[in-house]
Amino acid sequence: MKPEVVLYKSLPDDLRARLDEHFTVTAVKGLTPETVQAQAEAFARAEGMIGSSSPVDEALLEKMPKLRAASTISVGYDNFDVDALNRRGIVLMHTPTVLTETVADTMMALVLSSARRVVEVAERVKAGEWQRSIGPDWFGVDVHHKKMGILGMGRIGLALAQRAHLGFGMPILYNARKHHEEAESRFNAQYCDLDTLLRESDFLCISLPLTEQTHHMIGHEQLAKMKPSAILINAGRGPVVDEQALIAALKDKTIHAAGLDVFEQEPLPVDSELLKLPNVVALPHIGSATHETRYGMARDAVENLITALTGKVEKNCVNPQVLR
Ligand code: 8YV
Repeated sequence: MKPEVVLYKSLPDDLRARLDEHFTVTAVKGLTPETVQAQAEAFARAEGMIGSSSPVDEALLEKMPKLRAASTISVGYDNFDVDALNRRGIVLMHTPTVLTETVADTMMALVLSSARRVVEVAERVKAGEWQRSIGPDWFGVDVHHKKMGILGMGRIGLALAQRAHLGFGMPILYNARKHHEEAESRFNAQYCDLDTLLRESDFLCISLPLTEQTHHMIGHEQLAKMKPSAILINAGRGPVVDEQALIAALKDKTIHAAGLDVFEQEPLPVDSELLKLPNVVALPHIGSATHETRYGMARDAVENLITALTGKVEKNCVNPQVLR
């Protein structure tokens, strides 16, 4: 008998076939009260689950007493109650490596588009406003050789430092829980405290996971320390930045602009003040959203689930302590 699993995100056909080779699969459209209720028996029998972007909490886990492994098609796992998984001995797998370069590309796109006002001026061209050679009201600010501050030096921060330093000649400052030797030796990144990072960065690029410690890490007080010419980039998780404080800072020109791929609420409500501000580039959480990378994430997540339920876990595990 193959182990039973719940699939709550659609997969490319070949990956779905790979999952079917190993498991009896029940596919549902997301983890909603309705889908859980409609497939209650399948949830009750499932030893594994695979998908992304839905909350997995104590209440859901109570409906899944046989669950042994959860595999998320993402690097971030803030939507999981990891303590609850740990208490039940459920292993959580994620996809930390495959999306690194793509997310760093997205961050660089936000840096360039917010500094050079790419989206705004392209819209002006489409609106027929390009009638004569452009003047200073269409100008942006330089990116190359400006100081890049990176908050959170993980894999993505490192890939961003590589682009910024080697490609754009930018000096790199960073703040993280600990020193990152590779960032320092390869990209001459300078470690500093958060206040120094805020005060000195021309671009403050946030690449942090969402945890209790990082929630609203950037608020009124921190924004007030930034340069009026500074640009804030967030492609980690929205709630790391206090969005109301950011809106105020952008309105009163405490900072110059923001490039955002993540928000406190996603999808971003259409009436968000952020969408009314010309100095904001807002993207629909496209960090990892290329065909190649989303395929790679799904492939890794499928393999992670197979390993967690039928093999020996050696990587991509969030809570390896439950394996002991
Ligand atoms: C995914 C992400 O877009 O991996 C992550 O943590 O934020 C994104 O790459 C998202 O989780 C949807 O799959």
